[in-house]
Amino acid sequence: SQTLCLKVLSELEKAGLLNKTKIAEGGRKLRKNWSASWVVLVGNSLVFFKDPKSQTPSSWVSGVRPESSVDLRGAQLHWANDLSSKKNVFKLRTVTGNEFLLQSETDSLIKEWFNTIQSVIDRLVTQ
Ligand code: I3S
Repeated sequence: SQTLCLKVLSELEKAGLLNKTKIAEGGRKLRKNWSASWVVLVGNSLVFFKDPKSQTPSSWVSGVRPESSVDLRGAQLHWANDLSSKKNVFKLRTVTGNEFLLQSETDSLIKEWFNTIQSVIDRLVTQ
């Protein structure tokens, strides 16, 4: 609806393409499976969509739905270059024990993402 659309726009902090892999679900370790993901930071959530470039016209409609979404309240963010051979990797851990690695080849871009997500996490502590 138009109201929802305006709410999303007003709470939009950041959006862009990052490499992503989930490495734990509810504290249980998962096998890495890196893929490009369209990441949207809106309100208290980090929302993941399939990389639009990887989509065919027939999957455009299904691509509108997020693949998954992360509640940032109580989440923890750490640089994690020890957890991957890739550069510029950080780990996001949710209160529910889900862990994601996010990565970009571009140093400035990954620093911006780290700082913006951290500022949302910090803001939620005092809210
Ligand atoms: O931490 P790991 O196990 O070295 O992660 C690598 C593997 O997940 C590998 O997949 P398989 O071993 O399942 O085929 C991935 O292709 C690599 O990308 C993973 O390592 P990096 O260092 O890229 O996070």
